[in-house]
Amino acid sequence: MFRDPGIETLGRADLERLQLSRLQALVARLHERVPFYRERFAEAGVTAASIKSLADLRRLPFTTSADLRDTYPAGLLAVPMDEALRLHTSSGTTGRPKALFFSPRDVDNAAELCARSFVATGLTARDVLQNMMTYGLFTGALVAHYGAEKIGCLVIPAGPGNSEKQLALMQDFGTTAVHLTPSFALYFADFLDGKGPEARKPLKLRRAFVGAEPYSVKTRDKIEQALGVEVFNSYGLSEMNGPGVAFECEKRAGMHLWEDHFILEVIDPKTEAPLPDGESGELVLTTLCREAMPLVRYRTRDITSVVPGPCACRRTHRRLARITGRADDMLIVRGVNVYPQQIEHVLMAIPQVGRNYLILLEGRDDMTVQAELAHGESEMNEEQRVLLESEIAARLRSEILTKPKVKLLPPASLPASEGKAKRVIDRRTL
Ligand code: DLL
Repeated sequence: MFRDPGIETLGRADLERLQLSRLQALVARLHERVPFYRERFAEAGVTAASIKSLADLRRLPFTTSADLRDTYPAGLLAVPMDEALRLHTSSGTTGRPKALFFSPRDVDNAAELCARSFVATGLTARDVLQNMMTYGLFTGALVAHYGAEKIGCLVIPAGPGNSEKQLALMQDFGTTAVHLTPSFALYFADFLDGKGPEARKPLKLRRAFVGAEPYSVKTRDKIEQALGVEVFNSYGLSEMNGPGVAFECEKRAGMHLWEDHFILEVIDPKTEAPLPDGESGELVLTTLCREAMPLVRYRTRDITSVVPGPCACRRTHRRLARITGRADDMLIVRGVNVYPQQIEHVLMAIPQVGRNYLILLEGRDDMTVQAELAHGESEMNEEQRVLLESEIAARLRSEILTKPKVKLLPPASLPASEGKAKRVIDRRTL
């Protein structure tokens, strides 16, 4: 069952003392058990004894996703294979997947952090959680499932897709909370719209835990309005257990990163210099409690910042700002750096635009943004559509500094996504 809530309000000095002792133990264990790290530590000239303060973390080498792929399948395992209890793989978009092993304690800790996160949003044993993430190798569903069970919620392992069935489950079992990706949330919202207001009436939904991919504030607002819920941002990655790494509390003012389990750094991705609170850079995480596959200074590629100052909820664990994208997601179009998130932000602020869009890069360097019209806008005539397309193109131009072509499509004409959406298709022949 859910334990030790006192850890969330532990004073900063105690929290840092705990981090330091866990870090020292980690370096000693990796040195003893994982040849990959033994070599890396030797190259960097560090031993467990050289970690005297948290600032010494910076003397340790980074670990990258390429390291995980190069050592696939089990090169970073720190326990004998027969002590591993569970395997997940990451939904790598390119190349070999990453294999992530969990010891019995890792499985329990991962669930514990999810339980802690859910409780921080106000979830209790009386809630009914419909888990609409994909069950399987992806951490998103299983880890959260066990987390909610720890609290004593009734958990419905619905998985994604099949909106009719989802709605029936919600109506029949009084679902109060859902856990899903923003792209499926938008899709499901569209489905509900199509059903009319009667379908919503019997619903008891109050909370949606939304994560596993970046989404803008505007998208969050659309989800809240369409589902009649409060959305809580949920951040995690398979390399660090999956969901439950950082989560918004009931104040919804940034995501508390559970610092008794992870050390966070935000660095300039190019110079690797540490950045002060409030400045955006790449998130780097070190696991403090993982047994089967601990990682040191893992380059997440996720772009975020630390929210300065304390949270009104009194938890002492620092908060991450909304992830604005991945360092890998950055597109260079006609020499300009563009993040898909910037495009989403503009599109979702336009009421006539629906909830699905696609960025196409073709030819030498041509960008077309395809966006579905909102329900109710399908009657728009040709002239109005062309006018709106050019207005959107102009708004995009001022956000991303290059002018794409904009093509508005009828509702539900782009491929729907249940898990993580593919928003960019790059067929350039540069
Ligand atoms: O997506 C774990 C997860 C499941 C988190 C369910 C939250 C909810 P991976 O498949 O390994 O694991 O993908 C991790 O997804 O590095 C981010 O780029 C992105 N991501 C996850 N949560 C968020 C979020 C899971 N709230 C990668 N906002 C991460 C933005 C997110 N991006």
